[in-house]
Amino acid sequence: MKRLTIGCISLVSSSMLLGACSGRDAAGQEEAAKAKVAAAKEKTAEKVDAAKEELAAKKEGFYDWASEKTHGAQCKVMDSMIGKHDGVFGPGTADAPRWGIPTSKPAKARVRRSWSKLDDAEKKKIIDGFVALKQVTVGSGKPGAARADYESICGPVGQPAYERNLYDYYVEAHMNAFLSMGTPIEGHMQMSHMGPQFLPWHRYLLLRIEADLAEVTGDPDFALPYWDWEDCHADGDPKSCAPIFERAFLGTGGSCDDARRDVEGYISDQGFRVNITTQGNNLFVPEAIVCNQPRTLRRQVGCVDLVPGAPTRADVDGIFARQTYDAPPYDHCKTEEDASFRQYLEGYDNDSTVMTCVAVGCNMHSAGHIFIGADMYESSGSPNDPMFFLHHAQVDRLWAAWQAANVAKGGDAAVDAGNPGYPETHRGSLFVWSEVTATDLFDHAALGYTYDDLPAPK
Ligand SMILES: [Cu+2]
Repeated sequence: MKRLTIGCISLVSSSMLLGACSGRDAAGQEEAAKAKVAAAKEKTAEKVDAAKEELAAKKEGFYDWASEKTHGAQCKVMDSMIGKHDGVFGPGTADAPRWGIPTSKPAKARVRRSWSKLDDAEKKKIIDGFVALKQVTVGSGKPGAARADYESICGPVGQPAYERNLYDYYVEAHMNAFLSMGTPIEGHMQMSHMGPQFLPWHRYLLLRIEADLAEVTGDPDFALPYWDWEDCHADGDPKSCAPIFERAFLGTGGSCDDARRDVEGYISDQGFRVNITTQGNNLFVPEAIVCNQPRTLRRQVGCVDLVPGAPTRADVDGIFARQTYDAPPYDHCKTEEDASFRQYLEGYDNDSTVMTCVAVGCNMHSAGHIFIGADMYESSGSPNDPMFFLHHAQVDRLWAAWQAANVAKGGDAAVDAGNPGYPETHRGSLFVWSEVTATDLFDHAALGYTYDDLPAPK
């Protein structure tokens, strides 16, 4: 973009110079006219070059987003960045162990409860579970180690290997979903974000890690907790969300100061480290992956002005005003969030003209990611923060609540386990886990879990 600006300035000054010269020579009017035409031609050529350069820059993925002003234009920029390479290999795309939907329900349904309703021992057990997953490395010989024998992204993107483990499997699966968005290996019909499969894909990811956690904690009834966003508003200080970011358990909310954003407290003290990250919020660029530079988890809770806090009760109540699961064209930009439940819950807003909000969304699910900040805000690597799983359990809970409300209404609302308007085109296999289809995930109770409490329409 800078080069373009310099080009324009030099063009303007040379035509001014031409004008001044022609004024001094009265007999040279014809010359001046010719020069004017030449200058106009030159200007047109410059404009064509500039447009070409702009297009090339978009194709390269280094476009200056901030210079784009409107929602539609920004959407085009986003679209031009998706699906720019052949996709990267990662967990589940090669010989990684497959799983599938459990063939029979567990004896007792797992009950997912709100984090803030757990007692101290239960909270510690969950943190210990996340830490333990990191220790289930390929060579550890621990139960579940075989599932950590996945094909890491790090090799294909030219990064050093790290010790693969059952926690980072999920970080990699999620990273791969972003990196492969719209590429041949993650076609548009099975995109795990910005489309209808957003909810089923994350429901399956939670189901898997929940079973892994049940194994490492030795508790067959282990259930993931959820982060009830309302807890952040309960104490009147939505910016800090003290009920969640406790030093004694999930750790602190970091700091708005980049130098002090390391999470302090129990989780870090237990040795929880991040192994695979992205440089900046570079969603679709394999070159942005950084491997094997272990570091402490980072947060910057409440530091981004675009998101004043976690979503509110009113935001949550808004799900019940959406009658249809998803609406054409089933994307993140042109789909209308006033009609599409999925679009609304994922967090996009068609009226937004702020590039960040057009790109990643600033409401609901997306607001939660931005609100926690740092690792949670680095969208593709966001499962690096265990808060990811609590946050997505909340998103999943709201999906379950919306489904239950639709089933209660009966009639057309109750079709597809309360998912009216789920498009026929997006019912197939999930990205990475091709053995599972989106429709397999519709009925959460059939998957063996439930929630302690579901919001209902007033
Ligand atoms: Cu995600």
